[in-house]
Amino acid sequence: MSERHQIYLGLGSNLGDRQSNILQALQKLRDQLTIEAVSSCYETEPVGYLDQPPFLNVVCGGMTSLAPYDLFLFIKAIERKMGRQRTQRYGPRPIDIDILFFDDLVLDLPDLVIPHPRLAERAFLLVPLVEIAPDKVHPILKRTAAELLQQVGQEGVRKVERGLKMRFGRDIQEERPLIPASLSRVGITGVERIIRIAKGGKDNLFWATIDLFADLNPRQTGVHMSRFSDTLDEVVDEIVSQRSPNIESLAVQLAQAIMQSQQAIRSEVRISIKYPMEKWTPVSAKKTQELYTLISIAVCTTERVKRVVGVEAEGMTACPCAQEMVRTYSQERLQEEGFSAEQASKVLEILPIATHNQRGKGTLLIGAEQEIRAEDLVEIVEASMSAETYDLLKRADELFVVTKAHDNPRFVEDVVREMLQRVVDTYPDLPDEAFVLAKQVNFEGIHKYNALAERYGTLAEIRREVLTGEYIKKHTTLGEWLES
Ligand code: PH2
Ligand code: MG
Ligand code: MG
Repeated sequence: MSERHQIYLGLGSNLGDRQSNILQALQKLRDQLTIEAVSSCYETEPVGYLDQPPFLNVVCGGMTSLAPYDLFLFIKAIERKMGRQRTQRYGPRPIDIDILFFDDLVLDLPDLVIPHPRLAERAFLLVPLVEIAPDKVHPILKRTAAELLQQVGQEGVRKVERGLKMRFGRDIQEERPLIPASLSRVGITGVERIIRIAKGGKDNLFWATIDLFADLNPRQTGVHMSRFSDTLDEVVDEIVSQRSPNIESLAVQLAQAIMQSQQAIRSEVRISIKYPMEKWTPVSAKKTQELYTLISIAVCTTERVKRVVGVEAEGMTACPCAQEMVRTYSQERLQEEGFSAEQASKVLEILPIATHNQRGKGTLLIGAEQEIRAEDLVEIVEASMSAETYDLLKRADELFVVTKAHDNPRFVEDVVREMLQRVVDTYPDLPDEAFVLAKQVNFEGIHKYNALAERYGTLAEIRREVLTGEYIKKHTTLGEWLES
């Protein structure tokens, strides 16, 4: 991230709807500023040129990555967009935004002087400034804002009760709730962003759906929802600028940033994207693009970060049970027609046996510090079903997929167990503490309901069963693993 600067701005308006001018200006400033504090609104006697309407003045403090002169140009553009004309100096205006401080910078350019050159004389700036930053030291005068205000006094400056402050200043979120219960997760879900992921050595843009959560302590009413999106923007921007990210690191960075911005003791981020992979159809070798869902979860506590990577992939299954019934029935029918038992068995060994089949969706999640390739997970999920499916299928491919599925009949349970076996075989180097979740949902072809099977646990639990057959009753859940 580029360097962040602490800035204070004075806002004034004495034309039009002054309050909404100030609100609108604050809103526009948020494009480049993280506004951290806004003073109450003050009605002030005009200073300098006296024959003009009274002003409303506000001071805000915040952070920006802009350089001083870029901030100045950004502010001038806002003033212009909000209808500010070039009129007389100190005259009436719908909005005036002045840079009061920029870190402890001292700058003297023909059109930009920092700190604000008349700050020390102006009660209409000092009163609101003291409200939000009484101890801010003037880098030239070496006095705090509060000390400077003492020298000028508060004359001509009157707080507007129930004014802007009511609308945005009072931080209800920080107040104590009536019922002092802490909350496990509070956040925003379904945040959509285009993110940049490095894939195969080059950058790719992905449409991501992101859920973000923090815990909430019993003394605080609410989380800072808008800060959630500030944080998201910041971290997404940072990652985009690094140009070498993956969604796991994005999730981790977001979770860490939420810890900071929310003063949380736990944060959680879930990201999912649609991920294209180039495939070739199995017989005609046509190139096709297949889409998979890539998932990442990061949970951050004050002690550690845990992360999970996973995929969702579709495929098809053929039902072994129905196939067995059809086989028995066919054997009987052939014998009724005069074939011997041996001949009938031989025929049934050659012919594909009908059964009902369905699309299924497999999910495989791995929790580990080691890098896990999404492509490998997709392969495991697809190989665990009766057959993979394709968007594009020529007739020869269709025959291949259908016969493959009927040669590999599988229940949902079989699919999950296949995934477990393949995970154990594919990742002999993953530590015992790694986490695995394998799940299969079949959209049944002959029922109106879906069938589901799932297994979760640490790799230790799963390895032991798969390799020894010993029944391990402890199945560590995703939740337990993320918290451990
Ligand atoms: N701004 C000026 C000139 N005079 N007087 C008040 N009370 N408030 C202002 O913001 C103000 C002013 C020039 O920017
Ligand atoms: Mg001014
Ligand atoms: Mg100005």
